[in-house]
Formats: sequence, C-alpha cells, structure tokens
Amino acid sequence: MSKKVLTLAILHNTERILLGMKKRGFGTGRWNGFGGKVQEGESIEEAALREIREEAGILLTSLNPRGKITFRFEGNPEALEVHIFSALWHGGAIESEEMKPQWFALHEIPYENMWPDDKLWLPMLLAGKNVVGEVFFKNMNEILHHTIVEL
Ligand code: 6U4
Repeated sequence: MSKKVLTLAILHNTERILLGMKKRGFGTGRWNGFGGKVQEGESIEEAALREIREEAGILLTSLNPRGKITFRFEGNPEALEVHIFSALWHGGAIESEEMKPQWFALHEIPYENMWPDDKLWLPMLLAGKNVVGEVFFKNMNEILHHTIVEL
C-alpha cells in the first residue's frame, strides 16, 4: 500500500486560530490549516514551513511537531500521511492562489465547513495534546471509522 506524505500546520494563539479557505485542489471549499505535499529533497518540517509561506505569506523559521494522522479512502490504496505542526502566531496573513486566510475565535471554529475529522482532533491539539491516529473515509464527507489518541 503506497502513501503520500503531507503537512498540515495550525497557526493559533490563546484567542484565535488562523485557517485558510482552500480555493483549489484537494479539500476545495473547506477551511483548513496550511500545508501540502512534501517534495523530494526537503524535510517534513521544511515542507510545512514552505507551504505556510506559499499559502499564507507567513515566514516562520520553526514549528512544533504535534503528531501524525493517516487518512485512507475506501477504494483508494494510497494513504495520506499527514504530519501536523503548530505555531504561535498573532500577525497577519496574505491571500494566495490556493488559500484565503481568516482568523476565527477559538469558540467559533467553523467545523461544519472543515474536514469531518477536524472536530475529532483539533480540540485536543488546541488543548495542548499531541495526536496520533488513523481515519478511514467512505467519501470526502463520511468517516467509516477512526482511532485518534493522545501521543
Ligand atoms: P497542490 O500540489 O498544492 O495542488 P493539493 O491537491 O491542493 O496539492 P495539498 O498539497 O494542498 O493538496 O494538500 C492537501 C492539504 O490538506 C494538506 O495540508 C493536508 C490537508 N488534509 C488532507 N486531508 C485532510 C483531512 N482529512 N483533514 C484535514 N486536513 C487534511 O484537516
């Protein structure tokens, strides 16, 4: 079974979280953290930093590694291994071709317009826990089963 390695970064502070509305590609129409595929020759953290720069115009030099969630879709042998990072951020963001960034209060996270797994692990992450797990999707909107635990 093959896998694709991706990154996902959650930029937040004690009051707000910065999400991006995905304008194209995988997950279009959903609010999400910033990230994408790891390219040849870069480390996973370098990829995460590059994606934050490309998608939100934010220049960071380091990130906190927060865990890993593997996503599988029924009928698709390729798993998505998503490495999750976070960083404390208070500043602005620049809209890119791929993402429209917007701040949300931590009590107003738009879970209904996010990947359905986010409500399972993002609250843990924001509570300071690291996460590890697997999510098996029937399709983009429906989870068949999942295991997500504190790392
Ligand atoms: P490019 O190469 O940018 O066109 P694209 O198909 O748009 O690729 P990409 O690289 O932006 O995809 O990566 C998808 C992003 O979505 C990564 O940050 C990982 C994230 N992601 C994938 N499945 C997710 C899920 N179930 N829940 C979630 N984020 C997910 O919160």
